[in-house]
Amino acid sequence: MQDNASVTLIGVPLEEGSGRGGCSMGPAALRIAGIAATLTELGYRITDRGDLRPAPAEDLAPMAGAKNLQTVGAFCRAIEQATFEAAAQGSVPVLLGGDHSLSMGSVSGMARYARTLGRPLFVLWLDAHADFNSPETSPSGNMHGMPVAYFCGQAEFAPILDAARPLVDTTRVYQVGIRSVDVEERRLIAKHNVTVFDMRAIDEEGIGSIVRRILSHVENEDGLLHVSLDVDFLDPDVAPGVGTTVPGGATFREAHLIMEMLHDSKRVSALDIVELNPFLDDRGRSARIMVDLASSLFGKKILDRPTRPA
Ligand code: 6HN
Ligand code: MN
Ligand code: MN
Ligand code: MN
Repeated sequence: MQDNASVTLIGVPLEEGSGRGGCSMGPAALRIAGIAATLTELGYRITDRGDLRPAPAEDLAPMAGAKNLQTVGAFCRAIEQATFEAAAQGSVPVLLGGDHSLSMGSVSGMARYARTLGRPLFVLWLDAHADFNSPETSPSGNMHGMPVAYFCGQAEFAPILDAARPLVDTTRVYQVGIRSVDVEERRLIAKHNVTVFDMRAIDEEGIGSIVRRILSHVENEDGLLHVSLDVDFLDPDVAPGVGTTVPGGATFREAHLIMEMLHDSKRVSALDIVELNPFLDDRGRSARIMVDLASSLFGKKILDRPTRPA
């Protein structure tokens, strides 16, 4: 994003995609942890749209493989519209989640916006999970495991969004930090050429080199970049406030370095902060870390000088 741009906070108190309670308190926890004040201090104009609270979409017939489809579907529609509107007004949408099914809406909204510019949308998926299930492949039926397949047009649902909506090309999705993939997902992400930098890749290559490679692809196509940050991307020792912890996650500094490099790139057009479950958190620690990471993404620096002195 540009320095001194405007940011639109969109609260998404959604937990019905996750199969357990708690994520609906995520937006409140992120606000209490100071998301607005922190970004204001960095010089952004903040608009807080409050929390979306759509009525369930009764036109969607319940589906066995997609739990709470009417609730998740209604949120997805409202999020798609709110995200598109914020971006079209020249603002950077920041989705305060809420479980990861919200990205079905936010990424679709950004795909619509990117199309108005005639530019491609890239997605950086920071997560322990690939979230590439469909109602047919999901072992849980929880829709937070399906958003990537959905916005790439690879998950069949009842008509939540227009079937003719702009989709994200699977080759423009970069998944980083992955360490828990279901059997069918493994096959699908290979079949569709999703680029995965799993934890082993981070350990072997280093996160700095990986982020540079991803950004060079975005720059080569003059793309917009949507960043989707799942709390479980981080190691559970760093951020325990999430329902789907997987050991062996990213460190505090690996996560901050990604954010710092993303800020320098000026390519980030939208951010999802998802899966924060304050009920499982340790005295607000994970909420504060997510706000810290957002502040690095929006330009907070350790010192007011180049990182590597000449
Ligand atoms: N998330 N792959 C598992 C499932 O139920 O589909 C876990 C999904 C986790 C989703 O962390 O956003
Ligand atoms: Mn996820
Ligand atoms: Mn996850
Ligand atoms: Mn590591």
